[in-house]
Amino acid sequence: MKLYTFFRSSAAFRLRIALNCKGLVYEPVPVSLPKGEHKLAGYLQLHPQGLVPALDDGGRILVQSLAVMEYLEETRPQPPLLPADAADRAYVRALAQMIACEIHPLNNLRTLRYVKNTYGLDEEGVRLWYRHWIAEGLAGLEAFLEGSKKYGKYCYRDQVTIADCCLVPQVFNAQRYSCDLAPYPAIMRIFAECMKLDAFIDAQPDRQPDAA
Ligand SMILES: N[C@@H](CCC(=O)N[C@@H](CS)C(=O)NCC(=O)O)C(=O)O
Repeated sequence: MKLYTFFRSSAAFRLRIALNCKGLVYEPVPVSLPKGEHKLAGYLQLHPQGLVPALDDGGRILVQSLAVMEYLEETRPQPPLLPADAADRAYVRALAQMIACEIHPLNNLRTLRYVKNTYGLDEEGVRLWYRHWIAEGLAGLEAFLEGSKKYGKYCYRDQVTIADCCLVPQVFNAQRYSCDLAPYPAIMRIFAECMKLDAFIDAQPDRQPDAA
């Protein structure tokens, strides 16, 4: 397997965690976002949206991190990253989507560049935008976790799931932008538990070959 990845990309970070959790060995192929390598013709052939990550599984090209994690779950079911019960799976997918569909799109590179350039925001203005959507998104996530009574060490009891694969990179991102994370104790407890596991430790940005 080859993973087209960028060390700081949280969507790629999700897949690095999922691959590690399943014990799948992959070759990382760095795609630099600051250098615009994701918009070069060669990469656009793999991923016409020009986004990172993409996974090459023996010639099958897979894109969109949530879809790729589901693909891995179907093709390499052990160890599972989804619960056995259908309602619990829906809960885990809901958490993953709250992060990947609600929070992350508002804070990724192209969105930040657009609001900066179109509305003339300075660095502080961009930070305000970023922190606003993090605060709103994580508050909803925290309330959902608390209300569910389903979280334990991880988002779903004591089983690592795709929800944790999404949560940890989002917290890394929030820390990078110096967001106040004190109002989210459940999220931060889960984050701390995940970061005790090698699958998460090895997937973190500064451990990637392209981080240097
Ligand atoms: N929904 C996509 C998101 C992919 C995405 O936005 N990736 C970011 C990096 S985390 C990217 O490639 N950004 C490039 C850009 O915004 O120009 C997924 O989950 O794979």
